[in-house]
Amino acid sequence: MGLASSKAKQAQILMLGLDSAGKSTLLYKMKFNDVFLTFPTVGFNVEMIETGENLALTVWDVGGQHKMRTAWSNYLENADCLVYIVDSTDRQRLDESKKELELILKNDRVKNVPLIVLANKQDLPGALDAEEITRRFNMKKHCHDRNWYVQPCCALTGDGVSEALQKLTSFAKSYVKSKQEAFKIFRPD
Ligand code: G3D
Ligand code: MG
Repeated sequence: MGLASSKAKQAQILMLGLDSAGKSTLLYKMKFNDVFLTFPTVGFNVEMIETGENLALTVWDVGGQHKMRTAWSNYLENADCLVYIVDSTDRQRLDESKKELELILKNDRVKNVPLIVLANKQDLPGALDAEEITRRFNMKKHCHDRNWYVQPCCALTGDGVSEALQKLTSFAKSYVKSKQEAFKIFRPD
C-alpha cells in the first residue's frame, strides 16, 4: 500500500431539513452515541466523525428555520454527501420539506452529489415508513442522476443510525474517489 492510499481522507457532509426534524439530535447521536438537549440551531453545528474506514466525516448541521434556509445554498459548494432529515410524523409540513429538498437538488453546486434521506422519528405513532417517504418525495424522479437511499431511523434510540452512517461513509467514499479521478484527468502528471 503506497503512501497516498494510507493517508486518511476527508469528506464534507451537509445535513439539511426543516427545523425540528431532528438534525442536531442525529448529529450528536452519530458523534457521541448519546442524546443531548437541543435548541433551535442558529447558524450551524459542526462535528468531525471518524468512520474507521480511512475516512473522516466533517458533518455540518445547518439550522432549518425558514429564515436560515436561504443560507443553505452557501453550504452546498463542497459537499461530498447530503443528508436530508425528515420528521416522518409531520404530515402537515411534508410537502414543504419535499419542496425544500427539490430546491436543493436543482442547485448546480450539488449536481451528482449523493443523498441520504433519513425518515426520522420512527418511534412515534403514525410515522410514515421509508417506502412512503420515497414515494411521496418522488425520489426516483428527482435523484436519477445521483446515488440515493432512504433510511428509516430514530435519533433518540439510535435505531437505523449506524446503518445511516455506513451508507453515508460508502457514498461519501465513492464520491470523493470520483472527484479525485476527475481531477487527475483534468490535470494529468
Ligand atoms: P433540528 O436540529 O432539526 O431542528 P432537533 O431538530 O434535533 O433540535 O430536534 C427537535 C425535537 O425533536 C427535539 O425535541 C428532539 O428531541 C426531537 N427528536 C429528534 N429526533 C427524534 C426522534 O427520532 N424521535 C422523537 N420522538 N423525537 C425526536 P424537543 O422536545 O426538545 O423539541
Ligand atoms: Mg438543530
